[in-house]
Amino acid sequence: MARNLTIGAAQLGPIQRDHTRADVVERLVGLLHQAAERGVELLVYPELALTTFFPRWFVDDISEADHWYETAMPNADTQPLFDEAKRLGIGFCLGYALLDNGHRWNVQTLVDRSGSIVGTYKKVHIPGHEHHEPDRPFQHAERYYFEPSPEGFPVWQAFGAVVGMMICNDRRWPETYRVMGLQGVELILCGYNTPVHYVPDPSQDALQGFHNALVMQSGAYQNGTWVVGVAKGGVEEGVDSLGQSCIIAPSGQIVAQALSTDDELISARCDLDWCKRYTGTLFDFDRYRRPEMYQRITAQRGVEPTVGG
Ligand code: CDT
Repeated sequence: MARNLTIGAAQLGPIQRDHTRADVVERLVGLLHQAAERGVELLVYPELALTTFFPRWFVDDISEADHWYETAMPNADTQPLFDEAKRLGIGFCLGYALLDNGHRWNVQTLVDRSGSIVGTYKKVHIPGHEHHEPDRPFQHAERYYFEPSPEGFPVWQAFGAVVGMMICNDRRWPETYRVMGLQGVELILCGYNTPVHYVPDPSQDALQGFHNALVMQSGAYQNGTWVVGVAKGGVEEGVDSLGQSCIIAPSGQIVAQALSTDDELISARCDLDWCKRYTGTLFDFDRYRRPEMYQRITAQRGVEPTVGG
C-alpha cells in the first residue's frame, strides 16, 4: 500500500516584539484552517514561532529574557492551537524557546494527529556569538540564550514514517542529515530564522537563498529523505529574514516553495516510499559506505592540517 502523507509548511511573516503569544497563536490557527482545506495531515511551523527572534537583542542579566521562553508545552497560550489541531486531526511541529529546570533550549515539538506529543528536539548547532558585540547592526546571540543539545539527532516513528527534526543552522551541516539517515529517516522537519544580512561576511547576503536550497536539497538527496524547511521571513524589528520555505523530495527536487516572505501555506503530497528509490540503490549505505575511512568526522572538531602551509 502506498504511503502518502500530505505535508504543509506554514511559513510565518515577521513577529514584532510587541506581538503577544495570543496574536501569534491566532495566526498559527489561521494557517491550520487553510491546511485543513488542503487536506494537510502534518503542518510544520518555523523556529521560535511564538515570539520575535529575541536573540537579536542582548540583555546583561539573562533572567530579563525569561519571558521569551515557554516553561511547559502545551500551555495556556498554545492550548487553542493544540485543541484546534486535534479537532481537525492535523499533526504539527512547532518551534519555540524552552526554559526547563534552569536550562535554555531552542526546540521543536512534534505533535501527532490525536494531539499527543511525539517528541521534542533540541537544537544541536548553535550559531552566532556568546557576548554582546556593540558594533553589529543587530545581535545574533543564540550562543548566549541557548545551550547546545546533548541529545543528538533522534528519530521517531510517527505519521507512518521515520521522522527526524533539525533547527535552522543544523541544516547547514551534513552530519545532521547523515546521523538521521543512518537511522533510516524518511522525513526531516526544519524551522528557520535566517537574516539576509550575514554580519561577519556580507558577501554571503546575496547567496542566502542559494545556500538555503543548496544545503537542504543536497541533504535530502544524499540521504534519500523528504526535507521540509519552514521560514519566519520578512522584516522583523528592522531585520530582513529569508523566506523561501520549501518541501524537498528524496531526489533533491523542490516540489513546493513559498513565493512571499509573509504568512503563507505551501503543501505537497509526499510519497514516503520514494525514499527507497535512493536508499535502496545509489545510497544503499550498508553496501557502499566506508565508515572506517571517515574516522576524522567524529575524532576531531576543527581542522588539523596534515600537510604544511
Ligand atoms: N537561527 C539560525 O540558526 N540562524 C542562522 C543564521 C546564521 S548564523 C548568524 C542560520 O544558519 O540560518
